[in-house]
Amino acid sequence: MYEAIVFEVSAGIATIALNRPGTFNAFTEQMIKEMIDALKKAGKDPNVRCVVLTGTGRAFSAGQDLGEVQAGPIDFGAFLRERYNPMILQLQKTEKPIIAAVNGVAAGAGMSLALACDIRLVSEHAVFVNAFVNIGLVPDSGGCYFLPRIIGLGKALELAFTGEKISAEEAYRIGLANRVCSAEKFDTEVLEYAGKLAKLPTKGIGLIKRTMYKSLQMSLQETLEYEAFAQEIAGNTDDHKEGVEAFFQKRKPVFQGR
Ligand code: T3D
Repeated sequence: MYEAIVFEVSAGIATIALNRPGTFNAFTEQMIKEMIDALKKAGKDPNVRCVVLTGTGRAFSAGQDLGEVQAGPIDFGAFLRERYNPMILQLQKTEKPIIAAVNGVAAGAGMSLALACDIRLVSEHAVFVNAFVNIGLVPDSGGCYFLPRIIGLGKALELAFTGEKISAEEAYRIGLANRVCSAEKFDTEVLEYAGKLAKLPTKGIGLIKRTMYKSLQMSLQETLEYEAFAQEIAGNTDDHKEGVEAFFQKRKPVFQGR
C-alpha cells in the first residue's frame, strides 16, 4: 500500500524504511505523506512498543529530492509548513521510543530526521552531512532546534556553517550518535536494541519522552509540576505495579506496556 517506504510490524517493533534507494532515499511529497501515515499507525497500534526508522540500500536519506526542487520554482515556506514540519511533529507526538537506524549517509533533512528521533544507532559506514549550507539553505525540519540541544551550540554552528561530512566515529564522539554498530551486523544489533526497548514499560517511556522534550521549553518549577502530573499517570499503570512486585519477588519484571 505504500510506494516510497516499507512498513513492517514484528515482535513489538515497527520498522519504517525510506525506500527510494536510487536517489539515496531523498524525500518527495509522497514519501513524507507515507511517513506521517506510518508513524500515526505505529503510534496507535498497542502491539507496537518501539519504532525504527531506517533507509534501504546504501543511504539513510539524502534529504529533499533536489530533482523536485530543480523542476520548478517552489514556495519554500509552504514546502516546509505542509511537508516536513508535520512529519517532525509527528515523531514527537508518537509517545513510543523512536530509533534512527542510520545505515549510511544522512544529509540535509535526512540528518534532521535522525536528530528528531530519540536514539541514533549508526553503522560504522554512516556519515552525517548538514548539507543545507552547501546549497545556500538554512538547516530545517527541526535541525536548528535539535542539533544545538544534542551536541551544544558551538559544535552545531560549526556543522551548520561548514556542511562538512561527519564520520560515525566523530558523530559518537560529539554525542550525535548513541552507538556505532558494525556494518555487517547492523540490522541484528538494531533489532536487539529495539527489542530491549520494546520490552520496557511503554506507557512510562511515552511519558518520559513527553516530559523530557517539554522540559526543554519549561522552567524548573514548571518541569517539577509536569513530572508530578506524569508520575500520577505512570504510578497508576500495570507496569508500575508489576515492577514493584517483581522487585520484592526478586525476579525480572514482565512489562505489558500499559
Ligand atoms: O524546498 C526545499 O528544498 C526545502 C527543504 C530542504 C530540505 C533539505 O533536505 S535541503 C538539502 C538537500 N540535500 C542535499 O543537498 C544533499 C545532496 N546530496 C549530497 O550532498 C550527496 O549526494 C551525499 C553527501 C548525500 C552523498 O554523496 P555520495 O558521494 O556518497 O553520493 P552521490 O554520488 O552524490 O549520490 C548518489 C546518488 O544519489 C546520485 O544519483 P546517481 O548519480 O547515482 O544517479 C545522486 O544524484 C543521488 N542523490 C543524492 N542526494 C540526492 C540525490 N538525488 C536527489 N536528491 C538528493 N538530495
